[in-house]
Amino acid sequence: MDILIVDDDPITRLALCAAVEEWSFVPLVAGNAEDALRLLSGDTPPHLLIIDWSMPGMSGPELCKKLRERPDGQFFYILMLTGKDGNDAVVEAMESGADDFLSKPFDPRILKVRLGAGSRIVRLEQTLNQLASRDALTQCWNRRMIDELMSSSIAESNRKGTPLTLMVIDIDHFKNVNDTYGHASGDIALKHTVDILNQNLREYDQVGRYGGEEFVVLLPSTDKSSAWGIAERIRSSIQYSPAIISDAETIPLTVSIGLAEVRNGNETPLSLFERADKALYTAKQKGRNRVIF
Ligand code: GH3
Ligand code: MG
Ligand code: MG
Ligand code: MG
Repeated sequence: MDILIVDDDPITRLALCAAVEEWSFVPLVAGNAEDALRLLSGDTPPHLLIIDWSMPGMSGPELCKKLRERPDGQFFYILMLTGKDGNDAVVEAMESGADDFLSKPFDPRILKVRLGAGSRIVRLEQTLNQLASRDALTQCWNRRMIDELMSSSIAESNRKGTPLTLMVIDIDHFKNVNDTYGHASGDIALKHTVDILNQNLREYDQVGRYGGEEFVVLLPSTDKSSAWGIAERIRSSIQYSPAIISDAETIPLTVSIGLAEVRNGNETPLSLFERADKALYTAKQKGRNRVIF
C-alpha cells in the first residue's frame, strides 16, 4: 500500500521512508503541505498519510482540514506524527481531521502497529467503495454511480463547452437467451457484452449497467456523429463475436443502441437519458441490431 509522508525535516523523511519500506509500504514524500496537496490531487492518490504538525507554510492540522473538505470525498487515513505532545495537542489534531496521533520521538514498533490499523481501515473503505459503485456481475459502474457520472459529465460538458454523448445499449431478445441457454449462460453473455464494450471504448468513457440487460456509456468530448461510429463498431463486434459458453456452445448476440447528445445548459440526466432511450425504442421497432440517433 502507498503511504505519503509529509514532513519538512529531511532526516525524519528519510528515516520514515526506510522504516515504512521495511514494513512493505511504498513511500511517497512531500516536504510541505502544499506539495502534499499537489501529490494528492490526482484520481488515485495514496490513502494512508503520515503528517507532521509544524511545517513552514501550511501546518499539519490545516492540511488535515483541507483534505476533509475535498468535494470529491476521497478517503484519507491520517496519522499525525509530531514533536508536540499532551492531551491538548491530541484533541486539536483529531478535531482538525487526523485519525490518529503519535508524538516524536516514537517507538518504531508503535508506529508499525498504528500504520497496520490504519491500512486495515483504508482497505475496508476501498471494499465499501467498490461495493457501492460497481455492478457485482460485470464489474462496470452500477446504476447509482452512472447516475452520478451523468450529472458530473453534463456539468463538465457545459463548463468546458465540449460535446457529450450518451449511448443506451439493450441486448436483443435476451429473454430468449435465458430461456434457451439458462440463466447462468445469460450471465456469461452479460459479462461478455461488457468485455466487448470495454475493448471498444477509451479509458475516459464510462460504462454502466443501468438495468438487467441494459447498459449505458458516457462518451465525453464526443459528438453524436463520432459516437455513431463507435456505436456501430460495438454493434458489429457483438454481432460477430458470440459469447463462448464452452468448447461446444456459443451464444449469438445482437444489441440495439440509442444515442443522444447534450444539447444545451438545460440538459439533465433524465432529459438526456429519455432521448437516448427513445432512440433505442426506435431501433427496436425498426428490427433491432442497429444504432439510432
Ligand atoms: P428486447 O429485444 O425487446 O430487448 O427483448 P428482451 O427479451 O431482451 O427484453 P425483456 O426486457 O423482455 O427481457 C430482458 C430479460 O433480461 C429478462 C430477464 O430475465 C433478463 N435478465 C435481467 N437481468 C438479468 C441477469 O442479471 N442475468 C440474466 N441471466 N438475465 C437477466
Ligand atoms: Mg516539522
Ligand atoms: Mg433486451
Ligand atoms: Mg431491456
